[in-house]
Parts: sequence; structure tokens; C-alpha cells
Amino acid sequence: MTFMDGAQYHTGRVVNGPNGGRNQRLVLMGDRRSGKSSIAGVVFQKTPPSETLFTEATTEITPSGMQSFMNFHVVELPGHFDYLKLESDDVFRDKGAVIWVMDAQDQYLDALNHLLDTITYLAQHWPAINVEVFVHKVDGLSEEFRNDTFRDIRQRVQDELSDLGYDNVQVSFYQTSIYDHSVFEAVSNVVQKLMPQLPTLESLLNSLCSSCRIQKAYLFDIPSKIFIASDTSPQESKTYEVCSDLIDVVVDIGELYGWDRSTEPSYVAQDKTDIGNDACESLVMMERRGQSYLYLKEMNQFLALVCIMADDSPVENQSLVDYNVGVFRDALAKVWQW
Ligand SMILES: Nc1nc2c(ncn2[C@@H]2O[C@H](COP(=O)(O)OP(=O)(O)O)[C@@H](O)[C@H]2O)c(=O)[nH]1
Ligand SMILES: [Mg+2]
Repeated sequence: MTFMDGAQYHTGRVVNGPNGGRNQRLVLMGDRRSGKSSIAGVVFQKTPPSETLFTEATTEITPSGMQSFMNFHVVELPGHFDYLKLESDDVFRDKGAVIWVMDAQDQYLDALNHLLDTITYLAQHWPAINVEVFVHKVDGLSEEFRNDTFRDIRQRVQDELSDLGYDNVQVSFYQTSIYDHSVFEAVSNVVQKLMPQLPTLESLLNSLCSSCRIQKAYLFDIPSKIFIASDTSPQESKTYEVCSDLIDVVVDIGELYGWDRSTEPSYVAQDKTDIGNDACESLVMMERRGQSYLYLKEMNQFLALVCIMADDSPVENQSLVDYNVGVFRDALAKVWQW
């Protein structure tokens, strides 16, 4: 059986530059010591969170990033100068996202004003840029206080924007911390919004889930642990954490026992040969109480499909899952024409 019949490769929005949405530009902004360098380090350089404690202040525009399936171009703008007046337009040149980092453990009224200035500036000059607000360092706050702070910040921003006549500007808010998975989940959401292929990927994942009794399926960019798509059933942080931990396991074991695959044919080198070589791919399955529970399969060197199976998904289901995952992978190859 196949689940692909009738699936459409619609791309929704205009493709974001070369490589069809695989170039992602993220600009980190926010006040001094709000956590920008830490986020860039933890997510894109795999710095252990504890090592960010004594980071030095960033004094100039600092690019960083990561090359994996997605090419992440990350730029940190230090908090202390005013970009909006500098006409440093090239910082914002392409489409992409501005991530505004706000320290939830600190006084935030000043930061809110800077944020509002930035949002209105971007709305006037760069309306295609998404504004994403990370209410950051929430790890130090009690649950109640954290939710109150989050609500307060969101409410103030929305009220101010509507007073200024910018009701139609979309701003999203996330609670983040570098000490848990939340910052990865938030960056994943930011990145997905920039991907023209998202609707296609989501509908492929939805079909896969319904044909194989999968509760939740994620498509992960392995090196960054960012998920670039998931099926559209409700998202829970818990399931994301389990799947992301499984990626860690695969990466760790791969480092010990894997081999260098960079020499193998791959679409990364604009090579259309099938990256095939199934034998070198990771396939991990876990059972719980005699039932399959977790399923991970590498789609290629950088992408992995990770699924949480539904409670009643029988182990005998395995061959069906394998088959449909193969079909899914072929569909991915078509989406990116690798
Ligand atoms: N508790 C906590 N501290 C954080 C978090 N993120 C960053 N920090 C700390 O905040 C301080 C300033 O971080 P830094 O990244 O240099 O801020 P930047 O000036 O915005 O680049 C560092 O001591 C970090 O360890 C977080 O999620 N939780
Ligand atoms: Mg910094």
C-alpha cells in the first residue's frame, strides 16, 4: 500500500532564495546579557549551557551558524547600539526572522520599549521579516511567576502595537531556557515558518501517521536537533524531548562507531545520486510493554524521522511502517529534488 496517492507538492509560498528554503537567516537581538550569545552557542555550536555563564559581552555584529541540511546563518547584534538609526540595512537584508531575546529574570520595561521600536521599524522597512520574541531564562522562575511574566510581556506588546496602529503586525512569543529543550523547540518553530516546503512536509507526515498508527512524527535536522517539520497533531514538549534525546543517542553512538560519510555521494554536493547505502543508516526502535514505542530512521546523513507510535500500534506493524517510511523518504527526495 502507499499513502502517497494524491499527495500534492504544493509549495505555498515563494521559495526563500537558493536551495529552496534551506538557507535560513536568523538575527538575534535584545538587551545586553539577555542571553543572545548563549542561545547561538547552545543551539548552533553545541556549547554546554553551563559554559555560557561567563561569556564576554559581544561588542560587534557577530555572525555564527551551522551547516547541516539547513544552512543556518545566525547574526548577533550586540545590545548597546542602535541599529535602527545606523541604517545598517544589510543586517536585515534577506527575508528571515528576528529573534528578540528578553530576560524574564530581569526588569523588562526598558527592553520592551526597545522591542517595540524594533518591531515598528521592521514593520515599516522589512515587513517580510518575522519577529519572534523569546521570553528567556524562564528556568529560574516558578511556574506561576513565569506564566504571569509571559502573559504580561505579550499583553503589553500587543496593547502598545495596537495603540500605535500596528494591529496587523504578527509577533510570536515563546518561553525559553538554554537549560532544557525549550530553546530548541522555539528555534524549530521559528525556522519552520521560513520554510516554503512546510505545508508539503506536514501533509506527508500526516499521511504517514494515519497509515502507520503513529502518534507524533518529527523530521529532525540531526546536527542542530531542530525539527524542521512535524505532523499537525497537537505538539507536546514531552514528546519533543523524548525524540530529541533519541537523536542524542544516535549522534553519540554514531561518533563512536560510525564512519565518515562525507565522502559518500550525497545531494549536498548537488549530486543527484541516491544517497542510498542503506547499510550505513541508523534505524532505532524501542519497545515498551511489548509494543513498539519509538522509531527513528535516518532519511539521509542529516535528516532523521523520529516517531512516537500510538499505544495500540502492534509490533507486527513493523514491516508496514518500514515500507511507508521508505515511501516517505522518496517523497522527501522529490520535495528537495535530491
Ligand atoms: N538561568 C539562565 N541563564 C541564562 C540563560 N541563557 C543565558 N543565560 C546567562 O545569561 C548571561 C548572559 O548571556 P549572554 O549570552 O552573554 O547574553 P548576551 O549579552 O545577550 O549575548 C550568561 O551568564 C548566561 O549564562 C538561560 O536560559 N537561563
Ligand atoms: Mg552576546
